[in-house]
Amino acid sequence: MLIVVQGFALLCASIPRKQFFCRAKALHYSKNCKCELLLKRWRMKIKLIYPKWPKLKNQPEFNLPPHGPVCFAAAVSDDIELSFCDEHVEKLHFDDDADLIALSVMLTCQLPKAWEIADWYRAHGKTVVFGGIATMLHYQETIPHADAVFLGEAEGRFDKVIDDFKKAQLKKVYDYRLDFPDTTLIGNARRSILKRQRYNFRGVQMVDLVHASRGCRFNCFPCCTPYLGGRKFRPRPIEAIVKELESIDNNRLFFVDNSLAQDDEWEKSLFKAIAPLKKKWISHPIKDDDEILDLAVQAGCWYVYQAIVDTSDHIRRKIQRLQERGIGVEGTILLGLDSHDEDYIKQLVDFLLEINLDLAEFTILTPFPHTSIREQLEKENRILHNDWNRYTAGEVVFQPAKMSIDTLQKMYEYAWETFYYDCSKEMKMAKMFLKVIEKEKKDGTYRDVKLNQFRSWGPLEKEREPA
Ligand code: B12
Ligand code: SF4
Repeated sequence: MLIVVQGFALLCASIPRKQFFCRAKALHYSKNCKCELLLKRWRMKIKLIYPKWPKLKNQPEFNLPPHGPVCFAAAVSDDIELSFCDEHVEKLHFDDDADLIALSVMLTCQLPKAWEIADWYRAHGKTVVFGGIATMLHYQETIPHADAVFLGEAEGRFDKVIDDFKKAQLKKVYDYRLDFPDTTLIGNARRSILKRQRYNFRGVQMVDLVHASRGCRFNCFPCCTPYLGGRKFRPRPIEAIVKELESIDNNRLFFVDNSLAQDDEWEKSLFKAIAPLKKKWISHPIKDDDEILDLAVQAGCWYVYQAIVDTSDHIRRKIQRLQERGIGVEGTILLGLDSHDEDYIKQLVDFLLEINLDLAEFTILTPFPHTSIREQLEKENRILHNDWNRYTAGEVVFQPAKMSIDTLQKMYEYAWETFYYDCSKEMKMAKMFLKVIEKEKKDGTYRDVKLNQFRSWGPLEKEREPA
């Protein structure tokens, strides 16, 4: 009997995974035969891909570890073997034996590449599922490139897709857009799928991304987040955030929450709870309130992204109040609003220099789908094209109100060049970096840069891949 079972097991092992799984009926057949060994041997494989997006010319060379994919990965059952390719830091190899290809797409300008990858896999007999923010924003266009599109957040939802896939009953669309999972279901992101050393830059480990809440209750005109999150602020339980922070082997973090300034009491409790961990972090806006700002500093706030919408004293004071507390400010500045003309952009850049902004990131107003600015520009017939490759926020894709297309493009270059004219972006970033080292030295959390064989001050680490 034993020999018979072993013989059958050998036969099972010799069936190629793909061939076996592609025939969902074979799975049922084997169940009927009670071939438990066969079932045990087979472990479903998913290949998760984060397609490369076109980087902006003025953006820093380094890559941050992607966040959507690691959060999605945490929602994939442990009995599934999951491999991950982030095309920003490694070459995508098409020679794999995955049962399911999963594409995670965050940006509009990432989509054309994602579709190309999906088309290739599907032409080679693979099943492809799409998810992520840009999938939600462009799902109708994505359907022809996909076996299934998943809309919404994956926690507690993705198992259903896997079940359907195993039964060969995959649906074209899984729509959970307004059916948000309870935030208690959000566990630690599965960062173990990342090839860590590829997110080092010149020997320094990049920040790890983390989020303490989802959604946003505001409704700003250039932003698609209100559409995605239904204008609801959904904080995670604070204990879960603390647990996740403790699990990350990195002292420097980036809270990618849309805005932490959505509920004062929650924000205060969050900062008090994370302060003992002594992590240092970057975030989108925090509330401009004395008590909250002080708590943020004690909790390790290193620098914040702050939208700079005008040259008012209100903005000037806001920046001052952050800087007085030792919090750096990276201004995010949208160019090309209807009120902007050439002179105004010049004044704005002068203002940024005058207030000693630590870093500035200029982007061109871009009418992304499901934003109120797109609705307005569509009505006014001012959108030039829908070539999503060019929706990078570094290129003018609409007719500005008070400038020509060319002038706005030139003013964008002007803003970058003028802001960084006497001190390069790299130098300003280095200064910001010194700020964190100072803070870490003060509270004893500074770790010397760990040198390894891939460390380099010259070419990027990604060019010198580990064996
Ligand atoms: C973090 C972030 C970044 C990081 C990305 C770092 C990285 N390596 O990933 C950085 C700072 C680099 C970045 C840059 C930009 N960003 Co950005 N960014 C975000 C932000 C704040 C959070 C994204 C995130 O991680 N969310 C949390 C995770 C958990 O959610 P998620 O990705 O939706 O994943 C869940 C589901 O979608 C699902 N899922 C994910 N993948 C998959 C895959 C499958 C198969 C399935 C089934 C499910 C699934 O599971 C996850 C868990 O539930 C969003 C705003 C937002 N709230 O989403 C903007 C956002 C995505 N960014 C945006 C923009 C505009 C930009 C920029 C173009 C401009 C700018 N200055 O911000 C630049 C890019 C410039 C360029 N061309 O290079 C826009 C996107 C607009 C668009 N349509 O393209 C957003 C929506 C912000 C906004 N206000 O409108 N960004
Ligand atoms: S820009 Fe920021 S605050 Fe405004 S709606 Fe978008 S995520 Fe919320």
